[in-house]
Amino acid sequence: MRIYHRPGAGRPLRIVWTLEELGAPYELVIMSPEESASDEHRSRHPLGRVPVLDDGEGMVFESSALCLHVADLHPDAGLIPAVGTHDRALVYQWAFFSMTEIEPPAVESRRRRERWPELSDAAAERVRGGVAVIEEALNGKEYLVADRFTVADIIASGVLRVAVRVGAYEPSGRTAEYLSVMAARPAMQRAIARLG
Ligand SMILES: N[C@@H](CCC(=O)N[C@@H](CS)C(=O)NCC(=O)O)C(=O)O
Repeated sequence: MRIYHRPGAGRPLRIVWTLEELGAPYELVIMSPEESASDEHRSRHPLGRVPVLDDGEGMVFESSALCLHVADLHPDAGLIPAVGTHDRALVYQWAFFSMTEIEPPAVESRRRRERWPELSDAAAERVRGGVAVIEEALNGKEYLVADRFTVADIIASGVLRVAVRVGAYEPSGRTAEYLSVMAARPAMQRAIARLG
């Protein structure tokens, strides 16, 4: 397993954290800005983005796809419920929900902030709507799926971290608590240390 990362990028944390939770060996390639803009990197990711995973058979991109894939490679680690179960469907649900309903408006709210503050506020409102859904799902529960830590928590909390980082929302209440519990996981700490 080889992960391609660029300093300052927030999304590679998800896959490195997943690998650390699994205790799976991996190599981390930290590219310079020039390397990440090169044709060589575009041959890994057509838009030149990170993270990219080389799983030994080829390249895979899209951070949540990487997390789901490596969790599948270690079914006994318990990070992902069995294929075809309701809990597995819930993992997909939270992965897609976070990646489509929260991350894009969070990034949009950051991009529009200076020149189009009203559009930025509208995007931040959409982020808050998505976060409220996660808050509600966590009401009285520690984790999103099956009362245990799964890759859904890695993806959802990873997206929430990006939303906080770009200033799209201020964590409070249950999501603030959830983010601190996730951040305190030793595997997450190791991932942060590896990424620098
Ligand atoms: N949806 C993609 C987004 C990837 C992405 O935008 N990554 C950022 C770093 S966190 C990037 O490479 N940005 C460089 C660029 O946009 O050129 C994923 O989740 O992997």
